[in-house]
Amino acid sequence: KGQSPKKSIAGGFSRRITRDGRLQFVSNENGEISHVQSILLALEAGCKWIQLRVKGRPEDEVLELAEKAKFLCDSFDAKLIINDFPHVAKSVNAYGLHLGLDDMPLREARKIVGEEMILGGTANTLQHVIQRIEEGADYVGLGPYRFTTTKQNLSPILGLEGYQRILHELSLRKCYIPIIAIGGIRQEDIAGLKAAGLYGVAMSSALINSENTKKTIQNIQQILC
Ligand code: 3NM
Repeated sequence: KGQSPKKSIAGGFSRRITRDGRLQFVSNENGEISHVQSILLALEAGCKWIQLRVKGRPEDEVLELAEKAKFLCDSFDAKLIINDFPHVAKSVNAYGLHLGLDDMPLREARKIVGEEMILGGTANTLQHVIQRIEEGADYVGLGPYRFTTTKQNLSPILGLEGYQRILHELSLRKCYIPIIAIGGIRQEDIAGLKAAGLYGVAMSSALINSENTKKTIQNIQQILC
């Protein structure tokens, strides 16, 4: 209590989290679609920030997917964030690296990926967010908003009230960092999340399963950007 984290980021905007980063697509796979296909779908629909999130595969397979994802993102002038694998992010010269709560500390990852790369970290609580700021994160992925089957071992659900409470506590402490809401988010949630003060959202299943991914992404970008 009373501990005030270093205010490393002025005005709520960190380095290079551009406006088009308010909507992040998180790659996914199911019986019908592969990670790379899901990324192509999001890119063709106009999404400019793509996170490659591959679970349960060895690093060399993730590297192969990352190379394909990087090629696609470059073709669409979009930014690629790699989840979980600092060496893969470095190797494909990704725009960013995102690490979960059980991964290595961001400071350690920074040593691997260098100064230029964007670093994002997962958070579920106020303390996690403060820790991420202190670790030097460029943005925080805060979730889950609601239940989702996309992520295993889901942290406690925050709901809109959870976000409002955490954002309020952060502003009292004068802690600023772009916060991206994640977890079970649907198009109809976006306006409320923006009004609550979230910087942006990261979405997966609702975009893949949309009957018109392009229209959904355009609607979301119109509200957020
Ligand atoms: N992280 P969907 S929830 C990757 O709570 C991820 O930290 C979460 O996919 C967290 O939009 C989540 O399909 C899944 O729920 C996001």
